[in-house]
Amino acid sequence: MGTFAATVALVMALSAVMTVCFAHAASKSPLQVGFYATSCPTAESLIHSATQAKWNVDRTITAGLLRISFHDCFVQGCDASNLIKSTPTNTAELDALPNLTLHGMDLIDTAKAAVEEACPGIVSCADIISLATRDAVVTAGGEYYAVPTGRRDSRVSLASSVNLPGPGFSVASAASAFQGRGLNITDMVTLLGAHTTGVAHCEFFYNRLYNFNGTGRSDPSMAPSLVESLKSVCPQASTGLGQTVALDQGTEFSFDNSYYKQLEKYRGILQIDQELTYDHKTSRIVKSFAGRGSRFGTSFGQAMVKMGNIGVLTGSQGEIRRICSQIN
Ligand code: HEM
Ligand SMILES: *[C@@H]1O[C@H](CO)[C@@H](O)[C@H](O)[C@H]1NC(C)=O
Ligand SMILES: *[C@@H]1O[C@H](CO)[C@@H](O)[C@H](O)[C@H]1NC(C)=O
Ligand SMILES: CC(=O)N[C@H]1CO[C@H](CO)[C@@H](O)[C@@H]1O
Repeated sequence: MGTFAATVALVMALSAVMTVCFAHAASKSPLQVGFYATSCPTAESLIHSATQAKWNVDRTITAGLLRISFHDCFVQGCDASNLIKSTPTNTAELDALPNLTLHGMDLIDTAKAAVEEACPGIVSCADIISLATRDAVVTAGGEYYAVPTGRRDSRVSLASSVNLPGPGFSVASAASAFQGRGLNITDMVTLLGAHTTGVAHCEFFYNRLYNFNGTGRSDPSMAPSLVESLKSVCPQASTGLGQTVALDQGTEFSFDNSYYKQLEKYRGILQIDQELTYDHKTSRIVKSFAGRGSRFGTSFGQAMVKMGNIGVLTGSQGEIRRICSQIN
């Protein structure tokens, strides 16, 4: 079989597997707001307090949690599978390349310890991720949204299942990765608004500065002043993950629509970010989120709830992990 035919076959097999594995986010949710109202009435407030306390000393927690949520939900569904540490007999998701820079798990552990003390064995790690992420978004200035709960935790985590879109993906191929999880292109542009906070390591946008698409030049779609300032943070000779820069060059720590405003000024950091202003399907959405009367705040919460439905375990599926980093 030729390389092309092999690739086509592989892609088809992967999409078939994805269709079977992922309960589509759009279909009716088995989750409900206030799932712990009687079984653990203090759960949401304990998680909120832990998140607030963490944010007071470390404002990067919002970004850490958002990225944990994304990686959790996109790999095998929102089941906290990406919190599990590898064992001698299993290489877990955390040991797959894209995880390298995940952070914020310490807060999940703190919040888990608090809810375990109040109500042992009731609240899942997957729900703690979703609730703490919402709380951190609100603390950073984002709009409140109610988080449906009732997820259970997986008993499986495999590095080999990690298949996330990359920063150099075209809008079309990223959109198809989202489509495979039941999220449409509007949801994708909205969720990428999470890049209004947090950082990227030089490695992920280096080619845009020095050798865009094999041209030996910088990406013509990046503002020249930004190219210059990023070059000084990420010198050509550097190797490895290197330094970091803010994904939102406007307001790094506040959860607002500044990311889209920066894209309109050709100041997006990752290629996928800036491409949103070039694709005709997405440029309209960027413009409206960047503009006056932006509905980004409300739309983001709705899109997070939709993402939070991907492939959830409920009822007697999976387990309620006692410690988030290991299977019971
Ligand atoms: C096409 C989809 C996406 C791609 C290709 C992508 C890619 C990336 C890359 C390469 C980084 C830099 C990581 C590093 O240097 O450590 C990053 C950071 C981040 N991503 Fe995304 N991302 C995508 C979608 C999302 C979504 C849907 C969310 C959340 C809803 C999200 C939230 C974040 C956050 C908050 C950070 C900053 C993390 C930190 O500061 O620790 N991303 N993303
Ligand atoms: C995407 O999904 C959202 C929410 O489920 C819906 O409101 C919107 O109309 C959809 N957009 C497209 C382009 O299908
Ligand atoms: C990259 O280069 C190829 C041809 O060398 C071209 O077809 C493609 O459109 C370029 N991509 C971008 C994003 O400029
Ligand atoms: C946060 C975390 O646990 N990261 C792990 C990701 O995978 C590498 C190995 O590829 C581990 O060394 C990291 O500890």
